[in-house]
Amino acid sequence: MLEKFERYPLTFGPTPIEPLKRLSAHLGGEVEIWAKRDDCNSGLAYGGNKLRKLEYIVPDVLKSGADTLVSIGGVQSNHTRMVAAVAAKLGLKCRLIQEAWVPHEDAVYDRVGNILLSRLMGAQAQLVDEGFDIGIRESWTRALREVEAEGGKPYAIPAGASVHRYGGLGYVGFAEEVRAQEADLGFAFDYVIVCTVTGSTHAGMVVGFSADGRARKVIGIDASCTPRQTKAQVLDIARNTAALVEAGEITEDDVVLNADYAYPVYGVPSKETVEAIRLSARLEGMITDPVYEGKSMQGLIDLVGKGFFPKGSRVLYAHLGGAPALNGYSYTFRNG
Ligand code: 5PA
Repeated sequence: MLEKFERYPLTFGPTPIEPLKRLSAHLGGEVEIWAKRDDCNSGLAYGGNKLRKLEYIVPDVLKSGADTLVSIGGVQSNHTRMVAAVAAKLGLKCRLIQEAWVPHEDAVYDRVGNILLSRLMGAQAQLVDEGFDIGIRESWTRALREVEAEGGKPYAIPAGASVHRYGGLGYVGFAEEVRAQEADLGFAFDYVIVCTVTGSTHAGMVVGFSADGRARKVIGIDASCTPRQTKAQVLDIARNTAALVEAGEITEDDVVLNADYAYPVYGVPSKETVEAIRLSARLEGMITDPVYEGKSMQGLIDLVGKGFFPKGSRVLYAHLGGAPALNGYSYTFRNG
């Protein structure tokens, strides 16, 4: 589906799929849980899902002649860390708007984890006191204008690289990669679990898996806590991406978004999220974070417990990265 698009490699190649045997057994052994490790996809600043997206955006950056990447996220955004890494790799400048999306007050929240790494890679990270919103933000458009006023040539990368024209392509590629790996494994997964916030990861998967009728087997676990806006954005991106890759029509029912696990609010883990993070760490040595993968892990665990997946199902947990943010939650985990 992606042959006609240019791709600038930022990742090691296909990511491994591995069985989570101890977690599966712990949850009753009737459902096989596997993980696709997009958290280990690159040597660029700890990797993660944004690199798959950026691989299809970088060719456009290079064509544009821009000298500064401008992007936006929360204080502990993984996405902005990935943009900083890509800018360093390409020899571009990087300007990041880090909004106060999360009402969280660990003393060093704005000094550790993702933002530390972004600063280390030379990005200019500007803290802005605005609340959570996945839409286009004034602070970001202002930063773009400021780069121009200073004589630079900005390239705009929206939150999560999601509403960029090519933002959905990377995860179409994920679905194609899974299909090829399934051919080697000798079976196909019955469900895919994905954490959803700005939407292009989920949207790309919907388009990619629609090719073999599995769009609705992609279960998005909302972590935005604004699920209506997130679902609408996933649908929008999926439709645009389907048109780009000339896939069939995507309907609202193709976007399955479960809103049960995002509470209390974006970026703040519930007691159950913290328990899910501990469980996957202790049973599998697999590290998830309080903002994204901890919530999709919580959803996966709860859905298995509720009998949502028929006995014998094989479920693929997409691990999209995000562990550096844990450093901003050290008080929560002070006793392990
Ligand atoms: C993010 C996003 P989407 O935004 O494509 O829906 O992906 C959700 C997601 N897992 C899942 C991890 C580890 C993520 O970082 N992160 C954002 C960020 O600013 O880091 C875009 C919100």
